[in-house]
Amino acid sequence: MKRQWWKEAVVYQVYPRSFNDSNGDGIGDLQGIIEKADYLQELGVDVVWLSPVYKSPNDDNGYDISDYQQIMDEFGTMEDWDELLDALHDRGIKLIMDLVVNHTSDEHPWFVESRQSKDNPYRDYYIWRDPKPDGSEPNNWVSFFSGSAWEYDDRTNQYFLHLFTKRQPDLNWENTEVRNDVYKMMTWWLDRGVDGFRMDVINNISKSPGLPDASVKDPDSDYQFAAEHFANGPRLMEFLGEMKERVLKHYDIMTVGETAFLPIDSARKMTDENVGFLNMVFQFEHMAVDAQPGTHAGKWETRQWELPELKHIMTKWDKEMEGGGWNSLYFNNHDQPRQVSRFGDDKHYHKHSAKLLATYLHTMRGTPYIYQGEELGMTNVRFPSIEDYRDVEIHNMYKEYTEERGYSHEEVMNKIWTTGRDNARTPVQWDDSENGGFTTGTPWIKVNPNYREINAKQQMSDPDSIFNYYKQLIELRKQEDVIVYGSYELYMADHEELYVYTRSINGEKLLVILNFFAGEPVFELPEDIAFDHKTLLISNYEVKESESISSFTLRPYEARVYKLN
Ligand code: ISL
Ligand code: CA
Repeated sequence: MKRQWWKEAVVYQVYPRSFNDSNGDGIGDLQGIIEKADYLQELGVDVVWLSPVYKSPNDDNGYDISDYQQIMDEFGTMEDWDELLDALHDRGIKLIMDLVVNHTSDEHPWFVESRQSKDNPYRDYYIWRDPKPDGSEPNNWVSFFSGSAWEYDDRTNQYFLHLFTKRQPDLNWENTEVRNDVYKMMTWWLDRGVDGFRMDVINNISKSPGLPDASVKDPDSDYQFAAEHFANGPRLMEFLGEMKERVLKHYDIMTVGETAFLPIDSARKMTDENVGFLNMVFQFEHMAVDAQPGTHAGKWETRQWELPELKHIMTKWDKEMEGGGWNSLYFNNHDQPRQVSRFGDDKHYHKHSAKLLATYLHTMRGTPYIYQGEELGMTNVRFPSIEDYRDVEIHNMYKEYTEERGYSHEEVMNKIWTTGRDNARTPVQWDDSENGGFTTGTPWIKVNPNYREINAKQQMSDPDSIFNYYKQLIELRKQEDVIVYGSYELYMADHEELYVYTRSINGEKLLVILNFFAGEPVFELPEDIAFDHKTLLISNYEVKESESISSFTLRPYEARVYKLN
């Protein structure tokens, strides 16, 4: 396995709207990130992944781009961006940008042109189809954000495809000119100094020829989730191969694909370090351990997750990537609820469970991603009114579930509190002053009221804080090769509370013992793990160095990492 800087790195995701507001308009901005560059350096992260900052009407908070080569007014200017890049580079931190090229905003000049007439030169930049003879949509695909994936445009009496909101029309990657323009734009950013890309829904760019109907997964809906026709399309690898040849291979950068519903063998192929196209992908299988299987809408129908299933999924992905592929490690981002609320216990064991989850993500094989505020153990939020929410997905779903599916307000709010994306999008809690120090104005979305207890200022001065634990974990990764490159072996696969594994390289072994719940299970050292000396590298409770590990009882959410030799 080759050494690579992006395997050794820890990535920190900044969702700029909610990170830090420098000018009091209630919206996070580029100068706000610059103000916190020292904070990022203190934490010790190597790479910042910046969610979209391009010009956008913000139907989907910047994931609807109207100009790829301009900065959104609320966030600042291109000069601010250059300053941010320098501020990070001066501190040894790289910057990767979000590349959103499955779709644009409907305000992008390409789409403005495209919808003018059927013979407009930009018509084929998007995916237009005639209605069915009865006037209905060309096929039965559902949008990720509720309703049909097609929108009728009466200027030309055709429908256009949008897998996301109707203000996010899908680009037509079959068109060579679209691809050329995308590569040109990527080159422009790379020449400006950006260190790589996180590629938004990149596995959706190739669709099944003819755009056939999707199979029925949700009998209660007219529209069906069509992953089988866009998650692993026939030309996907070809397009990425072309992108690699034309753009990626000419730079020393890191690339990570966001690839929900991409089959594991395709993910392996895509990330092969010799003949693949991207360095790593975000797989989504583990994000479904608490969702009802089947439809995408299953994300709103949750179930109790089980540890053996999580172990099975994560181990499968590790094994598949062994010898040339690479994994990303994450439990949350701007689209997912907060990990300590979802997989830990944010009430009774806030600190211990946040540290437990961190220990896991930073000692598995792969590149760990920290989502802003995760390093403080920020939690989900429960706003009482739908008006307090901002996310277009939440609003569309609220409407569909109350108006079409017969759910009550209370039932739908419960779903939003559990799975809604705004859980992750409340402002970062910097201190215990008003609005958590995020803004001096009125924040674009309310701050989580627990900012008085959970905030960066308090945690930076508390040696036992979640923040300082993350610092230690990040530091350990720099000291111990085995954490980055060691092979992974799972023990006690069926144990319902304990997740135990080793990482090994060149006679060095790491033993990781994690109690994922509030019970107190007994750990018995597996017979084939032999050693002369053990050193405790990190733990989230006091542990006596002399304590034998041949058999002991774990405390709630206890995490220990030993080095054995
Ligand atoms: O969060 C989800 C819906 O609940 C995911 O299915 C998400 O839509 C999917 O992972 C794609 O996400 C990315 O593309 C979207 C954007 O809204 C997300 O924020 C982005 O991460 C469209 O650009
Ligand atoms: Ca601002």
